Amino acid sequence: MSFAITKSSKRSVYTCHCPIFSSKGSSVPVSVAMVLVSVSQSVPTSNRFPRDCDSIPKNSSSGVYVIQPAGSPPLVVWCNMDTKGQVWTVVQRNSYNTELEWNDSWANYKYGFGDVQNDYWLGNEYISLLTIQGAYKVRFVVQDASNNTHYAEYDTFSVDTESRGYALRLGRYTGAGKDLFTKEDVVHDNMKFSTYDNDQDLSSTANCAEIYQGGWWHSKCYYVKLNGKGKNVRWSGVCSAENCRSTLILVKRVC
Ligand SMILES: [Ca+2]
Repeated sequence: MSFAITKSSKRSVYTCHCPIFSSKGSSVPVSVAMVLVSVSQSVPTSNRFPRDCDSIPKNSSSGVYVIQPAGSPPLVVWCNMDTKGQVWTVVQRNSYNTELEWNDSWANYKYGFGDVQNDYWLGNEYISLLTIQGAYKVRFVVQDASNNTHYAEYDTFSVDTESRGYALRLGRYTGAGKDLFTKEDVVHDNMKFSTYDNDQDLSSTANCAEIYQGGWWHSKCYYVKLNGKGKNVRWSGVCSAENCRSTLILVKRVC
């Protein structure tokens, strides 16, 4: 299937009604929403874009860029310049009043969804390609109801391939509070990714992603869950239910 947009304008939303054929030959109508964004970045003469946000030109500002991890098609992402001048690749951004449902299928979590200028999930396939091409660290960030920022950082971070369930691999922890990803009885480290239609969690009786309405590295089920709509974003001991205001998952190459 292919299509072309002959007239476009920034921030317009286009809807494509595309027939999808099932194995029985019947078509099922689906709609695909696209948001066009403008990127002020020249196409490299090598036809390869920077492999991550660390590789964009020095002194760049935060914004939308095209990157291309090894083995990946070009990806539109948000590159985040922090207060120390370090550039991070944003693989997840969520806010309390998000327009996204977050209770998405395996296929949608695989290839990503959302709008890089607002809330989005980059996609497990692309997070995996990004983080297995080198050594990366990660910073999980949440903002509570009082606009206090809490974070957990791990000095290594990767997401396995799909054949290994997009499992989460974390290194050593630094942060202000408890290490809730690797040390507690409900761990997230080394868990496979679960969605409502692909239950890979550790609970034999519950489908964690379905119950809590968001794909995540569930075990039985979670202490931290940043993929969810409104009250389904939680960080134990920091914010829960109605008072997690926004989240980020940031990735940075370490060598
Ligand atoms: Ca289960």
